Amino acid sequence: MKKEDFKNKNVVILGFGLEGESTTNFLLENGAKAFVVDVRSRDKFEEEKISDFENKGVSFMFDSYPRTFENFDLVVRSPGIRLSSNVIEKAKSEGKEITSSTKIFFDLCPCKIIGVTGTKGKSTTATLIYEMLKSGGIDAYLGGNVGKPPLDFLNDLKIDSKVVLELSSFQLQDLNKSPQIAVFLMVTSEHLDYHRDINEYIEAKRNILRYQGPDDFAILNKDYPASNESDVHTHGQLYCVSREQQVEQGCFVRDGYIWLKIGTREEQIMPTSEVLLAGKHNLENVCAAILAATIAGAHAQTIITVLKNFKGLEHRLEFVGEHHGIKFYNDSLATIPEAVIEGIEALGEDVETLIAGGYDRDLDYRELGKYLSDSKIRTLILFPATGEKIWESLCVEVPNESLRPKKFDVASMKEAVLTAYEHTNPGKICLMSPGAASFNMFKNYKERGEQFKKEVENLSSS
Ligand code: UMA
Repeated sequence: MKKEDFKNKNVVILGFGLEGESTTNFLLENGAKAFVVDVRSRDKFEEEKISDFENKGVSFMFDSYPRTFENFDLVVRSPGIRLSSNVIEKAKSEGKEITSSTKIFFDLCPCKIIGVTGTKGKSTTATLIYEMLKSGGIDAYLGGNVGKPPLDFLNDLKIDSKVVLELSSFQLQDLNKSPQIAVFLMVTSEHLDYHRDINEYIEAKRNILRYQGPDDFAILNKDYPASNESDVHTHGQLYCVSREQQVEQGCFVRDGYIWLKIGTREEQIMPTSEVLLAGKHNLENVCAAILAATIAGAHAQTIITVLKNFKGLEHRLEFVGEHHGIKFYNDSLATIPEAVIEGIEALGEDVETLIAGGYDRDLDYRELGKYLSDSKIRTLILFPATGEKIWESLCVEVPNESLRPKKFDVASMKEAVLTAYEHTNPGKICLMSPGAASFNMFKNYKERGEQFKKEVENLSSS
């Protein structure tokens, strides 16, 4: 669709979250009549925002969906609304065109798009690519699932700008265009409550490659079967990344160095030890970012500088500082027990102290208890209420009290950090990875992470 096509159209926007609001602004700007629907009630939204939009001519419907879509020309779906939901089925059965803000953006974007998808690591990889381009003086933009709907910056784009988009399966599922550079990271099962099955999820993700042409580039992670090239259909030029094996064309780790091979030229980029981003698994993301940024025009020197300085995303295995030889990491985004295990695995055997626990959502902590019982963690600092569940699961695995790690129940972040400081050996790591939501003690995961960082910083004056 072109911008002119929206003029005077009656458009219904399903879902008034980040994307719904961004789409509404876009439609107003382009002369469409916007009708917004959301299953939540009006009092769940900022009244000022709603009345502002109403003053601009937008109509709202809360609490339910329209019975019919016959008065609308176009339906815009938010990513949180499933394609197979009744409301979408209804609109389809009435012959309505269903689109999304991502689809509209792909139609109208005047410049090259670098799309990144995968089960894990897509925010980190997309952000790295963006930093590599931006630091090299390229007019780059970052948007998509990272939390920035790209229609917000559509008007700023020029033909030689570069847009890096993190794309979730929810956004990819009905996409009928693929980005010029597509990065397909590791894929395992996730979101099976949203997709019908794992195949639907993987098929959605593959849309990132499906519509590529011979001038486009596909970057695949060779270390995972679902993103392995033998399974993938693309007309784009194929490159691979791997942290386990040399690849024919692409970026890989060999003998402690990152290598880039494009055409017949093999170039040594940097030793892996100089990459600041923690976690072995992140080397796959680093390789993918190097490759995508190189293809998009970034120079090796800029890329190396970014990798030496990029600490990672805030609250995700974020290196906070070193005090008395103890390294402190903030993983406040880890709100499920599986994420705690991933965090410890990523940082390796030096993790000696774990700060965990939080709001009880009835998650199962048995696996985590089992994992901890067999790990190098010697000090466990626990918040209520799930801290107790983690401890109980560990005790089941280690009946002999003298073999258990030391355990401290704490009631504040200050107490947690001071205890960690006292009971961690120099040269070791203290990881704050709660494996639970934060609501019983903090406003949200951000506040929890901020408090951890502040208390670690305060150690320098204690
Ligand atoms: N709603 C309905 N009916 C439904 C579902 C939702 O009316 O059946 C309404 C909700 O009441 C709410 C609104 O829709 O008011 C929310 O819409 P949304 O869930 O699509 O979320 P947005 O705020 O528009 O944010 C979306 C992405 N959300 C989802 O995919 C669920 C954000 O990713 C993304 O950052 C943002 O667009 C910008 O592109 C979040 C996410 O959780 C971070 N993504 C998943 C993930 O990363 O695992 C895929």
